[in-house]
Amino acid sequence: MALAAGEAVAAVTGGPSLVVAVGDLVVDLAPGWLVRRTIGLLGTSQKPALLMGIVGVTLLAGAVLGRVVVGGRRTGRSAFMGFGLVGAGAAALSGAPFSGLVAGVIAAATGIAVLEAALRRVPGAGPPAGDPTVGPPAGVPFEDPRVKASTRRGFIAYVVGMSVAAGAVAVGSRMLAGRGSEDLREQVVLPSARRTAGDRPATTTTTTEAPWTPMPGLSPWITPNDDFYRIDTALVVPRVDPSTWSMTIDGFVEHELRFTLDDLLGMDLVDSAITLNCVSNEVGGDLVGNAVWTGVPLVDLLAEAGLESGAQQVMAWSVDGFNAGFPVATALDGRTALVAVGMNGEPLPFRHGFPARLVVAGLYGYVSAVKWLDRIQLTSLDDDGYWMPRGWAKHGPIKIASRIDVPTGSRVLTGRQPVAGVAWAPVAGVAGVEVSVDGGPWIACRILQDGAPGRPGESWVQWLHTWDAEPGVHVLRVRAHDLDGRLQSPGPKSIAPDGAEGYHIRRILVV
Ligand SMILES: Nc1nc2c(c(=O)[nH]1)N[C@H]1C(S)=C(S)[C@@H](COP(=O)(O)O)O[C@H]1N2
Ligand SMILES: [Mo]
Repeated sequence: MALAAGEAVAAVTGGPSLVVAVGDLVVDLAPGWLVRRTIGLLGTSQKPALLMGIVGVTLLAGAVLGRVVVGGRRTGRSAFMGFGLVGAGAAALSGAPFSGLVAGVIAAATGIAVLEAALRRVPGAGPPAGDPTVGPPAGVPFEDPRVKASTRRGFIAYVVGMSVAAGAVAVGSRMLAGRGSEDLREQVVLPSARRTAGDRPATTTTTTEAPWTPMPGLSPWITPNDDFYRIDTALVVPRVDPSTWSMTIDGFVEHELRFTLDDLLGMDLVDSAITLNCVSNEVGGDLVGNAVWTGVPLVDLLAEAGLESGAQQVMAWSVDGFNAGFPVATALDGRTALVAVGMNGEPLPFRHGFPARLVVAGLYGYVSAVKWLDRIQLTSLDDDGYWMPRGWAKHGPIKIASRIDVPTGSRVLTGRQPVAGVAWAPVAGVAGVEVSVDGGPWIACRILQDGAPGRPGESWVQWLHTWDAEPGVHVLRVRAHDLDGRLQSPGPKSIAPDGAEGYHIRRILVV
């Protein structure tokens, strides 16, 4: 009931959930190696797992407390006050000291009241038998006038009723807290007048002679928003109100600037397909996607702010305190870097940073792609982003990589069939993809890049090889090289500290 009361207060005040606040604290305090290990262990389901773990540990502590207080020597009040304090403290650290305090106090008071009411219903409870000052003599059933009516059945009914009520209040509160947030996003309409990023018109780079037939299992060139991977430290997706949101540009700038969402939507917006890649993507993994982003070129905003000589790093901050930085020189080297407000023709989904985020071609997300953008600060190179003290590299250029999507399973039928996938090498662009069967020669594949807006090198390509599969077990390998003449690294190298290396290998049984 105490946990549920905390959720109810959060829903009413719009403040943080105490459970989530404690979870955020755990995430931020967790050592880098632990975060990496649990990401590997649980994938992105680590967030619900953490929150359920916090609820589970709290309930367990409650059960232990129940055993302790039923003897009558302790009241349990201080335990609940401590519980409220931890929640309120965590909420204060996540930036909501007042609503957190209210939630903590009400949660603790609820817990104390419910516990004391429960104790009055414990049949035969009271001071421990044998205590001459208050209790009955040993062996004589204790009779407290208040508990006369209590029976085992009455106690169980109370406990079950309270548990059901707690569940209902908690679920109802979470639903109430999430209400109407879809409307926030529906207020936003992307202007239709947009131009294409890049000096080159959108082109189709292809060595495909025959029409390219999309095959089941091959990643589409544009990743639909609903299928786009999500990685961030936020336990609950921030739901920013676009009507009150604004972002600032400050630090080593001549003019500090502030932009509302309408300001950004009224600027010269560009569309650009850019492949976004997580540094935690394993060889062959799916923490990578390609989308058409709509946004304001970062260079335009930096030019308006005017860079001072100390400005060496673009350090971006999110509304929830995450930050990531990359060199100013990278932002100005001609690649596409956007303060994006749209993704595949829609306002950004909440999960992907609504109302505005950064997307920088050729940089891993952890050094650049700050979602729920709050502030762009121009700093020296000495300032570090969120992941550096946790063991990740200061600089995060995306590595050349390729992935086999087809065949989808590990067993195929004998005969001619497609082997296909995606490859990326931003910002230079993929020049070629090769496949090798059973360690044999590298065979050039056909590559296809769609004619979407943007600089071609900043997006991945699809590739296709036609394989004449003979019965037996075979090993397929893929590698790519870029237009600067660099070959994908054979590795193997793990994801930390600056991204995995190695060729994606698939063992296939041909029957
Ligand atoms: N606010 C915020 N932005 C963030 C992160 C984060 O933890 N918080 N993670 C970054 C990382 S590590 C990656 S890979 C990308 C992922 O973006 P996506 O979830 O839209 O795919 O977001 C980046 N932006
Ligand atoms: Mo990432």
